[in-house]
Amino acid sequence: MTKIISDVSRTFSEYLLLPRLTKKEHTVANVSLTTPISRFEKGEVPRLSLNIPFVSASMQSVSGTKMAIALSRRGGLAFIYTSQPIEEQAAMVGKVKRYKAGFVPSDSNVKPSTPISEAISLSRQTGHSTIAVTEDGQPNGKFLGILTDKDYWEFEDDLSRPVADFMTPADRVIYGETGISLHDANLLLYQNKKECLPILEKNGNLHSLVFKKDYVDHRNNPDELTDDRKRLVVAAAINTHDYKMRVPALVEAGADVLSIDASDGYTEYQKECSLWIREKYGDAVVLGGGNVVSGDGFRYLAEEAQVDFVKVGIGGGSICITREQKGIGRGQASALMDVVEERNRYFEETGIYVPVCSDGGLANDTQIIIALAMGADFVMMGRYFAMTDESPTPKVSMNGRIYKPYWGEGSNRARNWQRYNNAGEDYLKFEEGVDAYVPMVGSVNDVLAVTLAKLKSTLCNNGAVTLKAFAENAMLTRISEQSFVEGGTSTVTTIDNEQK
Ligand code: MZP
Repeated sequence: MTKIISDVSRTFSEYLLLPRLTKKEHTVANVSLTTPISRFEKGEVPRLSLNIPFVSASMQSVSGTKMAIALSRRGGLAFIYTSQPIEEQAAMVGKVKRYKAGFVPSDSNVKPSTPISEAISLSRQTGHSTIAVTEDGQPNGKFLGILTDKDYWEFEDDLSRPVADFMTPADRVIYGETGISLHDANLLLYQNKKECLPILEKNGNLHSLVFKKDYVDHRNNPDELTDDRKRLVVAAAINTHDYKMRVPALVEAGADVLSIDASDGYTEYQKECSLWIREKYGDAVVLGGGNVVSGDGFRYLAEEAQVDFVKVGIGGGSICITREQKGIGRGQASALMDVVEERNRYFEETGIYVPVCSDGGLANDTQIIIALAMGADFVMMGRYFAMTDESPTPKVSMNGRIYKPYWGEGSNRARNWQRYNNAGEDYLKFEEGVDAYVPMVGSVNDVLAVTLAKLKSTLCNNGAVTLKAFAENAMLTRISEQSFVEGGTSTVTTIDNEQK
Protein backbone atom coordinates (compact mmCIF):
# COMPACT_ATOMS: atom_id res chain seq x y z
CA MET A 1 0.00 0.00 0.00
CA THR A 2 1.10 3.55 -0.63
CA LYS A 3 3.00 4.99 2.36
CA ILE A 4 2.84 8.65 3.26
CA ILE A 5 5.66 10.07 5.41
CA SER A 6 4.21 11.91 8.39
CA ASP A 7 6.27 15.14 8.05
CA VAL A 8 6.13 17.45 5.03
CA SER A 9 9.16 18.08 2.80
CA ARG A 10 11.16 20.89 4.40
CA THR A 11 13.72 23.33 3.04
CA PHE A 12 16.72 25.01 4.68
CA SER A 13 15.02 28.42 4.81
CA GLU A 14 12.54 27.03 7.38
CA TYR A 15 15.25 26.75 10.05
CA LEU A 16 17.39 29.00 12.24
CA LEU A 17 20.28 28.18 14.55
CA LEU A 18 20.17 29.04 18.25
CA PRO A 19 23.57 30.13 19.61
CA ARG A 20 25.31 27.77 22.05
CA LEU A 21 27.83 28.72 24.74
CA THR A 22 30.85 30.40 23.14
CA LYS A 23 34.00 29.76 25.16
CA LYS A 24 37.14 31.84 24.88
CA GLU A 25 38.84 29.21 22.73
CA HIS A 26 36.04 29.42 20.13
CA THR A 27 37.76 31.97 17.91
CA VAL A 28 37.75 32.31 14.12
CA ALA A 29 41.52 31.76 14.14
CA ASN A 30 41.04 28.38 15.80
CA VAL A 31 38.43 27.14 13.34
CA SER A 32 39.37 24.21 11.09
CA LEU A 33 36.99 23.37 8.25
CA THR A 34 38.66 20.08 7.35
CA THR A 35 36.08 17.45 6.49
CA PRO A 36 36.23 13.84 5.23
CA ILE A 37 35.30 12.87 1.67
CA SER A 38 36.25 9.17 1.92
CA ARG A 39 34.76 6.47 4.15
CA PHE A 40 36.81 5.54 7.20
CA GLU A 41 36.68 3.26 10.18
CA LYS A 42 36.31 4.57 13.72
CA GLY A 43 39.67 5.80 14.99
CA GLU A 44 41.24 5.84 11.51
CA VAL A 45 42.22 8.87 9.43
CA PRO A 46 40.18 9.24 6.20
CA ARG A 47 42.14 8.55 2.97
CA LEU A 48 41.17 12.01 1.76
CA SER A 49 39.76 15.09 3.46
CA LEU A 50 38.76 18.46 2.03
CA ASN A 51 40.13 21.58 3.70
CA ILE A 52 36.89 23.50 3.07
CA PRO A 53 33.46 21.82 2.85
CA PHE A 54 32.67 22.98 -0.70
CA VAL A 55 32.68 21.22 -4.06
CA SER A 56 31.33 22.41 -7.39
CA ALA A 57 28.66 20.57 -9.37
CA SER A 58 29.55 18.26 -12.24
CA MET A 59 27.95 20.51 -14.85
CA GLN A 60 29.08 21.80 -18.25
CA SER A 61 28.42 25.39 -17.18
CA VAL A 62 30.29 25.06 -13.87
CA SER A 63 33.21 22.67 -13.56
CA GLY A 64 35.95 22.98 -16.16
CA THR A 65 39.72 23.08 -15.64
CA LYS A 66 39.82 26.66 -14.32
CA MET A 67 37.24 25.87 -11.66
CA ALA A 68 39.05 22.65 -10.74
CA ILE A 69 42.32 24.52 -10.27
CA ALA A 70 40.76 27.41 -8.33
CA LEU A 71 38.80 25.17 -5.97
CA SER A 72 41.51 22.62 -5.33
CA ARG A 73 43.85 25.47 -4.49
CA ARG A 74 41.37 26.74 -1.89
CA GLY A 75 41.01 23.26 -0.36
CA GLY A 76 37.78 22.17 -2.09
CA LEU A 77 37.15 20.29 -5.34
CA ALA A 78 35.39 20.72 -8.68
CA PHE A 79 33.82 17.65 -10.26
CA ILE A 80 34.78 17.90 -13.93
CA TYR A 81 31.59 17.11 -15.88
CA THR A 82 30.95 13.75 -17.49
CA SER A 83 28.61 15.01 -20.22
CA GLN A 84 31.41 15.12 -22.77
CA PRO A 85 33.54 12.63 -24.73
CA ILE A 86 35.85 10.49 -22.59
CA GLU A 87 39.08 11.83 -24.18
CA GLU A 88 38.03 15.44 -23.60
CA GLN A 89 37.21 14.83 -19.94
CA ALA A 90 40.47 12.92 -19.42
CA ALA A 91 42.39 15.79 -21.09
CA MET A 92 40.81 18.24 -18.62
CA VAL A 93 41.79 16.04 -15.67
CA GLY A 94 45.34 15.79 -17.04
CA LYS A 95 45.56 19.55 -17.45
CA VAL A 96 44.65 20.17 -13.81
CA LYS A 97 47.03 17.45 -12.68
CA ARG A 98 49.90 19.03 -14.61
CA TYR A 99 49.00 22.52 -13.42
CA LYS A 100 51.59 22.63 -10.70
CA ALA A 101 53.52 19.57 -9.92
CA GLY A 102 56.47 21.19 -8.27
CA PHE A 103 58.46 19.33 -10.92
CA VAL A 104 56.74 20.51 -14.11
CA PRO A 105 57.46 18.89 -17.49
CA SER A 106 58.75 21.65 -19.75
CA ASP A 107 56.15 22.50 -22.37
CA SER A 108 57.96 25.40 -24.09
CA ASN A 109 61.09 24.05 -25.77
CA VAL A 110 63.26 25.13 -28.73
CA LYS A 111 66.48 24.08 -30.45
CA PRO A 112 69.55 26.35 -30.25
CA SER A 113 69.19 26.98 -34.00
CA THR A 114 65.57 28.21 -33.72
CA PRO A 115 65.30 31.92 -34.70
CA ILE A 116 64.55 34.08 -31.66
CA SER A 117 61.36 35.31 -33.44
CA GLU A 118 59.93 31.76 -33.23
CA ALA A 119 60.85 31.50 -29.55
CA ILE A 120 58.98 34.77 -28.92
CA SER A 121 55.85 33.44 -30.72
CA LEU A 122 56.07 30.22 -28.71
CA SER A 123 56.29 32.23 -25.50
CA ARG A 124 53.15 34.17 -26.52
CA GLN A 125 51.29 30.97 -27.35
CA THR A 126 52.08 29.18 -24.09
CA GLY A 127 52.18 32.25 -21.86
CA HIS A 128 55.56 31.09 -20.48
CA SER A 129 58.44 33.52 -20.25
CA THR A 130 60.98 30.72 -19.60
CA ILE A 131 61.87 28.43 -22.51
CA ALA A 132 64.11 25.38 -22.28
CA VAL A 133 66.69 24.91 -25.03
CA THR A 134 67.37 21.26 -25.89
CA GLU A 135 69.34 19.62 -28.68
CA ASP A 136 66.23 18.35 -30.47
CA GLY A 137 63.74 20.93 -29.15
CA GLN A 138 61.91 18.18 -27.20
CA PRO A 139 60.93 18.38 -23.48
CA ASN A 140 63.33 15.57 -22.53
CA GLY A 141 66.13 16.22 -25.02
CA LYS A 142 69.77 16.99 -24.10
CA PHE A 143 69.69 20.22 -22.08
CA LEU A 144 71.67 23.07 -23.70
CA GLY A 145 70.41 26.22 -21.98
CA ILE A 146 67.59 28.47 -20.82
CA LEU A 147 66.02 31.45 -22.55
CA THR A 148 63.93 33.99 -20.65
CA ASP A 149 62.29 37.22 -21.76
CA LYS A 150 65.12 39.11 -20.04
CA ASP A 151 67.61 37.71 -22.58
CA TYR A 152 66.34 39.64 -25.59
CA TRP A 153 64.81 42.98 -26.56
CA GLU A 154 62.05 42.23 -29.04
CA PHE A 155 62.09 45.71 -30.67
CA GLU A 156 65.88 46.18 -30.69
CA ASP A 157 67.43 42.77 -31.45
CA ASP A 158 67.71 41.15 -34.88
CA LEU A 159 64.97 38.55 -34.52
CA SER A 160 66.36 36.29 -37.25
CA ARG A 161 69.36 35.42 -35.05
CA PRO A 162 69.32 31.94 -33.41
CA VAL A 163 68.33 31.27 -29.81
CA ALA A 164 71.93 30.11 -29.14
CA ASP A 165 73.06 33.78 -29.34
CA PHE A 166 70.72 34.82 -26.51
CA MET A 167 70.29 31.87 -24.11
CA THR A 168 72.17 31.23 -20.89
CA PRO A 169 74.20 28.13 -21.84
CA ALA A 170 73.94 24.94 -19.76
CA ASP A 171 77.40 25.38 -18.15
CA ARG A 172 76.24 28.66 -16.57
CA VAL A 173 72.81 27.39 -15.43
CA ILE A 174 72.20 26.31 -11.80
CA TYR A 175 70.40 22.96 -12.01
CA GLY A 176 69.28 20.04 -9.86
CA GLU A 177 69.51 16.32 -10.56
CA THR A 178 66.61 13.88 -10.69
CA GLY A 179 65.92 12.47 -7.24
CA ILE A 180 66.29 15.86 -5.54
CA SER A 181 63.39 16.63 -3.16
CA LEU A 182 61.11 19.59 -3.87
CA HIS A 183 62.26 21.15 -0.62
CA ASP A 184 65.92 21.00 -1.72
CA ALA A 185 65.05 22.24 -5.21
CA ASN A 186 63.31 25.26 -3.70
CA LEU A 187 66.32 25.80 -1.43
CA LEU A 188 68.61 25.92 -4.50
CA LEU A 189 66.31 28.51 -6.10
CA TYR A 190 66.37 30.56 -2.90
CA GLN A 191 70.14 30.35 -2.33
CA ASN A 192 70.93 31.30 -5.93
CA LYS A 193 68.15 33.89 -6.26
CA LYS A 194 66.77 32.15 -9.36
CA GLU A 195 63.26 32.02 -10.83
CA CYS A 196 63.56 28.59 -12.48
CA LEU A 197 65.56 25.44 -11.76
CA PRO A 198 66.00 22.83 -14.53
CA ILE A 199 66.13 19.26 -13.24
CA LEU A 200 68.45 17.07 -15.31
CA GLU A 201 68.85 13.33 -15.74
CA LYS A 202 72.31 11.85 -15.06
CA ASN A 203 72.95 11.83 -18.84
CA GLY A 204 72.26 15.57 -19.10
CA ASN A 205 68.75 15.26 -20.55
CA LEU A 206 66.07 17.64 -19.29
CA HIS A 207 63.66 16.02 -16.84
CA SER A 208 61.51 18.92 -15.59
CA LEU A 209 61.54 22.49 -14.26
CA VAL A 210 60.90 23.88 -10.77
CA PHE A 211 59.64 27.47 -10.48
CA LYS A 212 59.93 29.99 -7.66
CA LYS A 213 56.41 31.29 -8.47
CA ASP A 214 54.94 27.84 -7.71
CA TYR A 215 56.59 27.88 -4.30
CA VAL A 216 55.23 31.39 -3.60
CA ASP A 217 51.79 30.31 -4.83
CA HIS A 218 51.84 27.33 -2.52
CA ARG A 219 52.73 29.47 0.48
CA ASN A 220 49.85 31.82 -0.39
CA ASN A 221 47.38 28.91 -0.51
CA PRO A 222 47.94 26.94 2.68
CA ASP A 223 44.70 24.98 2.27
CA GLU A 224 45.61 23.68 -1.18
CA LEU A 225 44.61 20.03 -1.72
CA THR A 226 47.58 18.14 -3.14
CA ASP A 227 48.48 14.49 -3.64
CA ASP A 228 51.67 12.79 -2.43
CA ARG A 229 53.52 14.18 -5.49
CA LYS A 230 52.38 17.74 -4.68
CA ARG A 231 49.99 17.78 -7.65
CA LEU A 232 46.50 19.23 -7.23
CA VAL A 233 43.83 16.72 -6.27
CA VAL A 234 41.33 16.32 -9.12
CA ALA A 235 37.74 15.08 -9.09
CA ALA A 236 35.61 13.96 -12.03
CA ALA A 237 32.07 12.77 -12.51
CA ILE A 238 31.26 9.49 -14.26
CA ASN A 239 28.06 7.80 -15.42
CA THR A 240 26.74 4.25 -15.21
CA HIS A 241 26.75 3.76 -19.01
CA ASP A 242 30.33 4.01 -20.23
CA TYR A 243 32.26 3.67 -16.94
CA LYS A 244 34.26 0.65 -18.11
CA MET A 245 35.97 2.91 -20.66
CA ARG A 246 35.68 6.27 -18.93
CA VAL A 247 37.06 5.32 -15.51
CA PRO A 248 40.35 3.82 -16.78
CA ALA A 249 40.91 6.93 -18.93
CA LEU A 250 40.24 9.27 -16.01
CA VAL A 251 42.37 7.31 -13.55
CA GLU A 252 45.18 7.16 -16.11
CA ALA A 253 44.91 10.97 -16.49
CA GLY A 254 45.28 11.33 -12.71
CA ALA A 255 41.74 11.61 -11.27
CA ASP A 256 41.80 11.10 -7.49
CA VAL A 257 38.07 11.32 -6.78
CA LEU A 258 35.16 10.06 -8.90
CA SER A 259 31.46 10.54 -8.40
CA ILE A 260 28.69 8.62 -10.13
CA ASP A 261 26.47 11.33 -11.51
CA ALA A 262 22.76 10.57 -11.64
CA SER A 263 19.63 12.46 -10.64
CA ASP A 264 18.35 9.25 -8.99
CA GLY A 265 21.19 7.11 -7.66
CA TYR A 266 19.21 4.51 -5.68
CA THR A 267 19.75 1.96 -8.44
CA GLU A 268 21.38 -1.37 -9.16
CA TYR A 269 23.35 0.39 -11.92
CA GLN A 270 25.25 2.37 -9.29
CA LYS A 271 26.00 -0.75 -7.28
CA GLU A 272 27.34 -2.56 -10.36
CA CYS A 273 29.42 0.45 -11.39
CA SER A 274 30.84 0.99 -7.90
CA LEU A 275 31.72 -2.67 -7.29
CA TRP A 276 33.43 -2.84 -10.70
CA ILE A 277 35.58 0.17 -9.76
CA ARG A 278 36.37 -1.26 -6.31
CA GLU A 279 37.38 -4.59 -7.87
CA LYS A 280 39.69 -2.90 -10.37
CA TYR A 281 41.14 -0.05 -8.29
CA GLY A 282 40.55 -1.01 -4.64
CA ASP A 283 40.92 2.08 -2.47
CA ALA A 284 43.15 3.93 -4.95
CA VAL A 285 40.33 6.27 -5.98
CA VAL A 286 37.75 7.90 -3.78
CA LEU A 287 34.28 7.12 -5.18
CA GLY A 288 30.97 8.86 -4.49
CA GLY A 289 27.46 7.77 -5.38
CA GLY A 290 24.02 9.38 -5.52
CA ASN A 291 21.78 11.19 -5.52
CA VAL A 292 19.46 9.85 -2.86
CA VAL A 293 16.84 11.51 -0.64
CA SER A 294 16.16 8.86 1.98
CA GLY A 295 17.90 6.81 4.65
CA ASP A 296 17.34 3.56 2.74
CA GLY A 297 18.92 5.08 -0.39
CA PHE A 298 21.96 6.00 1.73
CA ARG A 299 22.20 2.53 3.29
CA TYR A 300 22.04 0.83 -0.13
CA LEU A 301 24.90 2.92 -1.53
CA ALA A 302 27.00 2.75 1.66
CA GLU A 303 26.53 -0.93 2.44
CA GLU A 304 25.78 -2.68 -0.85
CA ALA A 305 27.56 -0.41 -3.31
CA GLN A 306 30.48 0.36 -0.96
CA VAL A 307 30.83 3.97 -2.08
CA ASP A 308 33.04 6.42 -0.17
CA PHE A 309 30.51 9.24 0.08
CA VAL A 310 26.84 9.70 -0.71
CA LYS A 311 25.26 12.74 -2.40
CA VAL A 312 21.83 13.88 -1.30
CA GLY A 313 19.25 15.84 -3.28
CA ILE A 314 16.67 15.44 -6.02
CA GLY A 315 14.87 18.36 -7.55
CA GLY A 316 16.26 21.14 -5.34
CA GLY A 317 18.81 22.48 -7.85
CA SER A 318 18.25 26.08 -8.95
CA ILE A 319 17.91 25.02 -12.60
CA CYS A 320 16.06 21.77 -11.86
CA ILE A 321 12.46 21.01 -12.81
CA THR A 322 12.51 17.26 -12.03
CA ARG A 323 9.86 17.61 -9.30
CA GLU A 324 7.51 19.43 -11.69
CA GLN A 325 8.18 17.07 -14.55
CA LYS A 326 8.19 13.67 -12.86
CA GLY A 327 6.79 14.22 -9.38
CA ILE A 328 9.87 12.83 -7.62
CA GLY A 329 12.20 14.52 -5.14
CA ARG A 330 12.13 15.79 -1.60
CA GLY A 331 12.64 19.06 0.27
CA GLN A 332 16.41 19.27 0.65
CA ALA A 333 16.42 19.77 4.45
CA SER A 334 14.16 16.75 5.05
CA ALA A 335 16.22 14.60 2.66
CA LEU A 336 19.48 15.62 4.31
CA MET A 337 18.26 15.06 7.88
CA ASP A 338 16.92 11.61 6.99
CA VAL A 339 20.21 10.61 5.35
CA VAL A 340 22.35 12.05 8.16
CA GLU A 341 20.34 10.07 10.71
CA GLU A 342 20.98 6.87 8.73
CA ARG A 343 24.68 7.73 8.32
CA ASN A 344 24.99 8.09 12.10
CA ARG A 345 23.07 4.84 12.67
CA TYR A 346 25.29 3.02 10.17
CA PHE A 347 28.36 4.39 11.96
CA GLU A 348 27.10 3.21 15.36
CA GLU A 349 26.30 -0.25 13.99
CA THR A 350 29.44 -0.85 11.92
CA GLY A 351 32.05 1.69 13.05
CA ILE A 352 32.25 2.86 9.41
CA TYR A 353 31.70 6.53 8.67
CA VAL A 354 30.43 7.36 5.18
CA PRO A 355 30.46 11.14 4.52
CA VAL A 356 27.36 12.86 3.16
CA CYS A 357 27.27 15.66 0.58
CA SER A 358 24.25 17.96 0.34
CA ASP A 359 23.86 18.67 -3.37
CA GLY A 360 21.89 21.56 -4.85
CA GLY A 361 19.33 24.14 -3.82
CA LEU A 362 21.60 26.27 -1.63
CA ALA A 363 20.34 29.73 -2.39
CA ASN A 364 22.55 31.74 -0.02
CA ASP A 365 25.27 31.55 2.65
CA THR A 366 22.72 30.99 5.43
CA GLN A 367 21.44 27.85 3.74
CA ILE A 368 24.99 26.54 3.32
CA ILE A 369 25.51 27.04 7.06
CA ILE A 370 22.21 25.31 7.95
CA ALA A 371 23.11 22.33 5.71
CA LEU A 372 26.41 21.90 7.55
CA ALA A 373 24.67 22.35 10.92
CA MET A 374 22.28 19.55 9.90
CA GLY A 375 25.28 17.24 9.48
CA ALA A 376 26.30 17.45 5.82
CA ASP A 377 30.05 16.75 5.68
CA PHE A 378 30.31 19.00 2.62
CA VAL A 379 28.05 20.72 0.11
CA MET A 380 27.97 20.67 -3.70
CA MET A 381 26.90 23.83 -5.49
CA GLY A 382 26.23 24.73 -9.11
CA ARG A 383 24.69 28.22 -9.24
CA TYR A 384 27.09 29.57 -6.59
CA PHE A 385 30.14 28.71 -8.71
CA ALA A 386 28.49 29.34 -12.12
CA MET A 387 28.44 33.03 -11.11
CA THR A 388 32.23 33.27 -10.78
CA ASP A 389 35.00 34.28 -13.20
CA GLU A 390 36.27 30.68 -13.23
CA SER A 391 33.12 29.01 -14.60
CA PRO A 392 33.72 27.96 -18.22
CA THR A 393 31.00 30.12 -19.81
CA PRO A 394 31.41 33.51 -21.55
CA LYS A 395 30.24 36.77 -19.94
CA VAL A 396 27.06 38.31 -21.38
CA SER A 397 25.88 41.89 -20.88
CA MET A 398 22.13 42.34 -20.37
CA ASN A 399 20.46 45.62 -19.36
CA GLY A 400 23.73 47.02 -18.12
CA ARG A 401 24.62 44.04 -15.90
CA ILE A 402 27.04 41.23 -16.56
CA TYR A 403 25.70 37.68 -16.49
CA LYS A 404 26.94 34.17 -17.21
CA PRO A 405 24.90 31.41 -18.81
CA TYR A 406 23.97 28.54 -16.47
CA TRP A 407 22.07 25.47 -17.65
CA GLY A 408 21.01 22.16 -16.11
CA GLU A 409 22.57 18.88 -17.10
CA GLY A 410 19.06 17.62 -17.80
CA SER A 411 18.31 20.48 -20.19
CA ASN A 412 18.20 20.09 -23.93
CA ARG A 413 21.31 22.24 -24.10
CA ALA A 414 23.42 19.85 -22.07
CA ARG A 415 21.89 16.88 -23.92
CA ASN A 416 23.16 14.71 -21.15
CA TRP A 417 20.80 11.97 -22.19
CA GLN A 418 22.86 9.20 -20.58
CA ARG A 419 22.03 10.62 -17.20
CA TYR A 420 18.35 11.30 -17.69
CA ASN A 421 17.28 8.84 -20.33
CA ASN A 422 17.78 5.26 -19.20
CA ALA A 423 16.28 4.01 -22.46
CA GLY A 424 19.48 5.26 -24.11
CA GLU A 425 17.73 7.16 -26.88
CA ASP A 426 19.74 9.99 -28.29
CA TYR A 427 17.26 12.78 -27.72
CA LEU A 428 15.29 14.11 -24.78
CA LYS A 429 11.56 13.57 -24.71
CA PHE A 430 11.25 16.07 -21.88
CA GLU A 431 13.65 18.34 -20.05
CA GLU A 432 14.53 18.14 -16.35
CA GLY A 433 16.59 21.31 -16.32
CA VAL A 434 16.35 24.85 -17.63
CA ASP A 435 18.70 27.11 -19.55
CA ALA A 436 19.27 30.32 -17.60
CA TYR A 437 21.60 33.21 -16.71
CA VAL A 438 23.15 34.14 -13.37
CA PRO A 439 24.75 37.48 -12.41
CA MET A 440 28.55 37.57 -12.21
CA VAL A 441 29.94 38.05 -8.73
CA GLY A 442 33.74 37.95 -9.02
CA SER A 443 36.34 35.26 -8.53
CA VAL A 444 36.01 31.99 -6.61
CA ASN A 445 38.38 33.48 -4.04
CA ASP A 446 36.18 36.57 -3.62
CA VAL A 447 32.95 34.67 -2.99
CA LEU A 448 34.54 31.98 -0.85
CA ALA A 449 36.22 34.59 1.35
CA VAL A 450 32.82 35.97 2.36
CA THR A 451 31.10 32.60 2.82
CA LEU A 452 34.00 31.17 4.81
CA ALA A 453 34.09 34.23 7.08
CA LYS A 454 30.37 33.85 7.84
CA LEU A 455 30.69 30.09 8.38
CA LYS A 456 33.64 30.42 10.76
CA SER A 457 31.88 33.15 12.72
CA THR A 458 28.72 30.99 13.04
CA LEU A 459 30.79 28.05 14.28
CA CYS A 460 32.08 30.25 17.09
CA ASN A 461 28.51 31.39 17.95
CA ASN A 462 27.73 27.69 18.26
CA GLY A 463 30.60 26.85 20.58
CA ALA A 464 32.54 24.94 17.92
CA VAL A 465 35.83 25.15 16.05
CA THR A 466 35.30 22.04 13.91
CA LEU A 467 32.46 21.07 11.57
CA LYS A 468 31.93 17.86 13.54
CA ALA A 469 31.44 19.76 16.81
CA PHE A 470 29.25 22.28 14.98
CA ALA A 471 26.83 19.57 13.80
CA GLU A 472 26.90 17.86 17.21
CA ASN A 473 26.17 21.10 19.11
CA ALA A 474 23.70 22.58 16.66
CA MET A 475 20.26 23.42 17.99
CA LEU A 476 17.83 24.41 15.26
CA THR A 477 14.39 25.93 15.43
CA ARG A 478 11.68 25.90 12.78
CA ILE A 479 10.53 29.37 11.89
CA SER A 480 7.07 30.67 11.13
CA GLU A 481 6.36 32.88 8.13
CA GLN A 482 6.04 35.84 10.50
CA SER A 483 9.41 35.23 12.17
CA PHE A 484 10.94 34.90 8.69
CA VAL A 485 9.66 38.42 7.93
CA GLU A 486 10.96 39.61 11.33
CA GLY A 487 14.44 38.28 10.36
CA GLY A 488 14.71 40.82 7.54
CA THR A 489 14.79 44.58 8.06
CA SER A 490 11.50 45.96 9.36
CA THR A 491 9.93 49.41 9.65
CA VAL A 492 13.12 51.10 8.46
CA THR A 493 13.95 52.48 5.05
CA THR A 494 17.15 50.94 3.81
CA ILE A 495 19.52 52.92 1.63
CA ASP A 496 18.91 50.43 -1.19
CA ASN A 497 15.19 51.10 -1.09
CA GLU A 498 15.65 54.85 -1.06
CA GLN A 499 17.81 54.68 -4.14
CA LYS A 500 15.25 52.61 -6.10
P1 MZP B 1 22.35 24.47 -7.58
O1 MZP B 1 23.55 24.58 -6.72
O2 MZP B 1 22.45 25.27 -8.83
O3 MZP B 1 21.08 24.81 -6.83
O4 MZP B 1 22.18 22.94 -7.98
C1 MZP B 1 23.21 22.21 -8.60
C2 MZP B 1 22.80 20.75 -8.64
O5 MZP B 1 21.59 20.58 -9.41
C3 MZP B 1 23.78 19.82 -9.32
O6 MZP B 1 24.86 19.46 -8.51
C4 MZP B 1 22.93 18.62 -9.71
O7 MZP B 1 22.78 17.70 -8.65
C5 MZP B 1 21.58 19.26 -9.95
N1 MZP B 1 21.27 19.37 -11.41
C6 MZP B 1 22.10 19.64 -12.43
N2 MZP B 1 21.39 19.69 -13.59
C7 MZP B 1 20.11 19.45 -13.26
C8 MZP B 1 18.99 19.43 -14.18
O8 MZP B 1 19.14 19.74 -15.33
C9 MZP B 1 20.04 19.26 -11.87
N3 MZP B 1 17.83 19.07 -13.69
O9 MZP B 1 19.05 19.01 -11.18
